Amino acid sequence: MMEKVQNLIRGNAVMVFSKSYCKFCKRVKEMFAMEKITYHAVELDMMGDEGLAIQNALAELTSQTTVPNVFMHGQHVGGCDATEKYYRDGTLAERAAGTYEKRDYDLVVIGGGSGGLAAVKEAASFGRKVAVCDFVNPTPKGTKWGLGGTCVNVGCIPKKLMHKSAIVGCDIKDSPHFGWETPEEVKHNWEKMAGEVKKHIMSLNFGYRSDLVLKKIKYYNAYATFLDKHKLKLVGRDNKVEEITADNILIAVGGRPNYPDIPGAKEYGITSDDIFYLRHSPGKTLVVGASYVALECAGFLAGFGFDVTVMVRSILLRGFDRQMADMIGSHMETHGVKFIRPAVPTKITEKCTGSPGELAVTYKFEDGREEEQTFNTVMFATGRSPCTKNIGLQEIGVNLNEKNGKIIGDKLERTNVPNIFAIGDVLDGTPELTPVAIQAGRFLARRLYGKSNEPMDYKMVPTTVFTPLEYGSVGYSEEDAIATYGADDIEVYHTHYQPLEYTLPERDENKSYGKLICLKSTGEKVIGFHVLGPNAGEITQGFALALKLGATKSDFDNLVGIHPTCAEVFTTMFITKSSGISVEKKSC
Ligand code: FAD
Ligand code: NA7
Repeated sequence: MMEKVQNLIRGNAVMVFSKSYCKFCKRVKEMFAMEKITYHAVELDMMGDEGLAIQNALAELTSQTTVPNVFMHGQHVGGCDATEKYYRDGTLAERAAGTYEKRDYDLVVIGGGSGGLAAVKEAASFGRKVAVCDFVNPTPKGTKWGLGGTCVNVGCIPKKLMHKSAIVGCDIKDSPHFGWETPEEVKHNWEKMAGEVKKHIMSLNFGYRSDLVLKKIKYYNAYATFLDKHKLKLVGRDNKVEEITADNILIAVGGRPNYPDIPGAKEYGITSDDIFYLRHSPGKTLVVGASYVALECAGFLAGFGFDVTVMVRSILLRGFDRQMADMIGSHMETHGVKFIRPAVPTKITEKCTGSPGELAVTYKFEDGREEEQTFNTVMFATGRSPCTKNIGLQEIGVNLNEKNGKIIGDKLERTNVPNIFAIGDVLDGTPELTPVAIQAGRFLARRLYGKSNEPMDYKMVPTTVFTPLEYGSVGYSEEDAIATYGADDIEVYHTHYQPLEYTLPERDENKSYGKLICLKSTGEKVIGFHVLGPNAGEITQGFALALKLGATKSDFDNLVGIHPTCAEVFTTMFITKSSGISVEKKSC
């Protein structure tokens, strides 16, 4: 019998000893089928005494008494868990074909940003040999930064700190109403603030680097390009070139800001990659673009007292709820931000050098009219492009969305090249947000090297726009809810509210607002949550859980509010939009 068993093992590249009813055996065959691997299986339970004898011989040969018992090219692999390990780490097909060669790393991540660092740390926690490559190409103005990616260096972190600085300014203005004897002229010092922000960012960069050392993760401060689907070329700061190989490669290279194709754009303009590192105050600033990066930056600059203009090509905050976007715009306008719309810049020239200098901006309205204005700083927030060019993706056949250059992945973030994955801003069709990249990175590493099968859930992702009046949302916008379910199935509850902290300084009456979008046919399940007001991000985070768990309007009504807060308005929201009743608060 032993000879028969050994002949089966020698005679078949992939041999499975199985039992027809065994769920682990079925799983092994399923994995082979998914990887298009040809195998030979014998079902021991269908062979009577011979099956029993084979099982005994296998036990003698491998010390394994259970099925499935898998062999590849004469080598014992083991059972379902052992086979699944190769399936998860992407080497099963190569091992079955007998072409597997030991590589330098189990996983190499390209991009040390939010997603990449989360994934590589999670993979390391499973004892895997992993590395991360991160390299920042300086902006046309020469700005560069350390490890951590967009969020830490040129995104969420400096943005929120500067937003906070602007809010502190508002609070100082309000402070006499709360009894503070604040001097009339309180000045903002850009250089001081930018220096403090930079110091904080550098401490985070340092923290990331030491964390990698602590977790035994190899860090390459180098730009990575694919040589083949398992091999990368790394070019370091000193132009030192290295080649490394990995079973799996994760692309988490994020994106960089776009410049419009007009004379003077790159020469004189800056983007969000420069604004946080400006050594001198920006002065009179033009922000081109109308999405959240544009409005957030315009918001904090105006808060510091700069003369700020936003140039809008079409609408504010494309993709967000229209009513909320327009309310944000009108609030910013009443607080001194100017809007030029609908217009695009056509040319920038330098009038005089300096820190800041003077730039002449020519711009064209939709009706063809042209005008010119002088600004000290021109900042483009005209979208971002994924860093997928010139990294060898076309050469190794990774599919990209031709329209936006993003990587196409399946529900498990796997590209069409099975050992290559993509997460974060570079993955097509997913929200460009730090917590999304982090969660996707962690889940992917757990699926590859842990025991999890859980896919990342990209639905009901909450977000906040940190404009002077913050806007938090989760779920459908009113337009999308109507387009998806039809106007007859949608009920919108809404209200204006006055934050208590705005009452003494008599600030921004009827500017704060909340609405719940409900689906009538499902017992008024809340499918959209929108809030405009102070601390909107903090409010939205908690309510997002309620929406994710399927809360209905009556669940909101049954919830007892916390008084006095802004969030409590969502527990007492009884006026529907369809009723036409005014939701404006009257002061007296
Ligand atoms: P990134 O964080 O961009 O990291 C990619 C890294 O890969 C970078 O360090 C890059 O230099 C490096 N890299 C690129 N190519 C290579 C290569 N070939 N070799 C080696 N390294 C390479 N999100 C929020 O959730 N909340 C916010 O408030 C928020 N505010 C934002 C404000 C601004 C101004 C901007 C621009 C973005 C903001 N975002 C915010 C979005 C958030 O920053 C991104 O969604 C997040 O950083 C994406 O993470 P990532 O891992 O995909 O890529
Ligand atoms: P978005 O969300 O892509 O928005 C780009 C904005 O810039 C939008 O208002 C565009 O107007 C406008 N735009 C684009 N090209 C031009 C030109 N050539 N001229 C004038 N205006 C233009 O980009 P953001 O930079 O705000 O943010 C991108 C991501 O970064 C975001 O998802 C976050 O993850 C961080 P349009 O509406 O197309 O008319």
